[in-house]
Order: sequence, then C-alpha cells, then structure tokens
Amino acid sequence: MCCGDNENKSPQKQALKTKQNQQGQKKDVKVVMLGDKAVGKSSLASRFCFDKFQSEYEITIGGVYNSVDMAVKGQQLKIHLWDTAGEEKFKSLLSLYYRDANAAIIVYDITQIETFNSIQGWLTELDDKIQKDGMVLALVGNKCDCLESDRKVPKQKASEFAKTHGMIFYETSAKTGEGVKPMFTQLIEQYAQDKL
Ligand SMILES: Nc1nc2c(ncn2[C@@H]2O[C@H](COP(=O)(O)OP(=O)(O)O)[C@@H](O)[C@H]2O)c(=O)[nH]1
Ligand SMILES: [Mg+2]
Repeated sequence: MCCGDNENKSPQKQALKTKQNQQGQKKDVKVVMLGDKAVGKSSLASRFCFDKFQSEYEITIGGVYNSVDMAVKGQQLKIHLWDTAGEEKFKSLLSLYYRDANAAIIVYDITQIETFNSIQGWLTELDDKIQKDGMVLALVGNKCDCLESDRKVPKQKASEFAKTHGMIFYETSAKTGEGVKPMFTQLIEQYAQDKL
C-alpha cells in the first residue's frame, strides 16, 4: 500500500479525476468518513494513509482528501478517501462528500456514549444512498487503546447494532494502529466482492 495525493480538493475536481482514472488500469473506490466531532476520523485517515498519529486536535473544515493504492484479491484499486467534519455547522456540506461514495465508515468513540447514540442519525443521513446504491458500510468504535474503565460503549452492543444494520464492525485505535488496516481492507474487499 502507498499513498499518493495529499491535497484539499473540491469534490467536483475529484469527481473529474475519478472519471479519468476509470480509463486507466486502477478501479476507483470512493470512501467517506463520517461521525461526530473528535471521535478520530482524521486520525484514522492519517493512520491509514501515512501510518502517522498526532495527539493534538485539529479541526477539519469541510472535507479533506487523500488517496491510497491498494491491491485486493488481485485487483488494483485506487481508494479515494474523504474525511469530513462532524460539526453541526458543516452538515449542509456533507452530501457533497458522500453522494457519489461507494462506502462509508461511521466512527464513534468507545469512551463517549453520545457519539455512539449519534450513529442512527448518521445512518438516516445516508438513507437514500443505502437504499438506492447499496453503499457498503462500516461501524467503527475508535480509541480502543483507552483504559477499559473509561469504556462507555460495550463491544457486544455495538457489534449487534452493526449486524442489525448490515455493517462491518471493528474497534480500532488510530493511536496504536490496532484494527485500522484490517477494517479498511475488509471494507474494500466487501465492496470489491459485491460491486466490482
Ligand atoms: N487515545 C486515542 N486518542 C485518539 C485516537 N484517535 C484520535 N484520538 C484523539 O482524539 C482527538 C480527535 O481526533 P480527530 O482525528 O481530530 O477527530 P475527528 O474530529 O473525528 O477528525 C485528537 O486529540 C486525537 O489525537 C485513538 O485511537 N486513541
Ligand atoms: Mg477531523
């Protein structure tokens, strides 16, 4: 796996580039990261793309784009990863980022119960895409490196929720890297199996 671009781009410019790529050898897969603020979306994207983690919180404005090349089951894929802002004030921009996405990763923080309680709202936001396009979905409980005594969301409860909603489920740590690559790999494999 390697990482190519690291740019802030408009969704429109990226859609054009994605189209151009389709004429090349790599198949394009667009993945969007969603979830409340501060759950670790940007950190997971940074761990996946650059194998890096930073502990200071930096607000994400609108959306941030990166791409990663991946080989899955003999197919060369280009993953276009869009990290979005979870803040309410950026919500009106969200559909720009997910409307042509093939897969979505919905992230919560295992130490903050309200971020798990928001998952249903994120699914409702995506409802049209799920119904019409059969978007592939992952539910991700991040910050699993935290002390077990700080845990507010039982793993079993989240896993059952994911199963009920046809989502892949992982607990991850962007800090240590635990579960990050396996989660992305399973998501992309599922997409490749269902749709390519
Ligand atoms: N302990 C721990 N902290 C994390 C993890 N992922 C992110 N953070 C921290 O949580 C805060 C918010 O992370 P960020 O990726 O900016 O969240 P976002 O708003 O969802 O993009 C930052 O201070 C990160 O360093 C993790 O896996 N473990
Ligand atoms: Mg962010």
